[in-house]
Amino acid sequence: MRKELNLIPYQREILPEEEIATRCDIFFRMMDKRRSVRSFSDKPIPDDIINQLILTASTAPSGAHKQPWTFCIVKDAIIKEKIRNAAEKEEYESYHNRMSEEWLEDLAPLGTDWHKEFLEIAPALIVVFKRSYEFDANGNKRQNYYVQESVGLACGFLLAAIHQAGLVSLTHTPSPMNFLSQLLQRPPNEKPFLLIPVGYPDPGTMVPDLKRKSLQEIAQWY
Ligand code: IYR
Repeated sequence: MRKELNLIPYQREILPEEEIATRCDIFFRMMDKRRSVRSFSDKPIPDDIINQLILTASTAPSGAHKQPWTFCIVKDAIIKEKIRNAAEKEEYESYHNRMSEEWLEDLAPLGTDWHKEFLEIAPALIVVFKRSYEFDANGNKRQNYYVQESVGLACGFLLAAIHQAGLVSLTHTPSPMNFLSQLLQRPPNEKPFLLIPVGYPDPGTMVPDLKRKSLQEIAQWY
């Protein structure tokens, strides 16, 4: 026989349509101000705030509700320095020998290069790991599902939470980034997914003048 489902009422107020429209507009205009920032102030952010941001990230949906993510928060100056050095080593190699001409051309408007001083300056680095499996109480492997999608969603929620708090972040993917597993001594079921410096923008921060695609370009109605 099928096991009884453990259900609870879905408790959320249904809003009038005008209120829905207003909220959509306010949220869009707030989110549309989000930018990837590469120059951080070294002003610290309280641990409680980082914990709250991570709790929000972990409200994301995930395959079979496995929540296949670990968020490592790095504030320690020595570990940040090690991460910067390892990232710059890989990035130097990428910019000089691994990335195609086309790729470098596509990146040119962003003004990026192999230097990653923000990895030491930002008050915290959130290193997100994806967990492809778990160990159960008997030490047997238990599969996670849609890990890439799930962790991507959690990172999206995290970036939105950081932005709405008035803080800034960068989705950084030094490649390859297995050095993060070693430096942070992560277990074999975890692989690095994203490196997200978080903090306040450096005063006078400039960002590239990028335009977002229009609705016509991104939406197709049927
Ligand atoms: N990881 C490199 C290169 C880079 C790649 C992409 I795709 C970007 O959108 C930005 C940068 C770096 O961080 O510089």
